[in-house]
Amino acid sequence: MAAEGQSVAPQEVFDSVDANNDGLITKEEAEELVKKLNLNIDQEAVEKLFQGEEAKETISFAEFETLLQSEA
Ligand SMILES: [Ca+2]
Repeated sequence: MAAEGQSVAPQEVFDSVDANNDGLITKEEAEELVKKLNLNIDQEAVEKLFQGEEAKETISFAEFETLLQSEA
């Protein structure tokens, strides 16, 4: 595992909240993830992720990553 200072690898935290390890997380899990990563992202932004072209119950890490990139 590569050491990256004190930053936490988002993928690792994602895996830790992905309770059933299917690579997808629910909105509840995504909110937990935002908290664990201490991200400056509001709940509205998280909810938007689940309201793309069609409403979905789970998102992938790739989709979550777009949130990471949008963080100011
Ligand atoms: Ca899951």
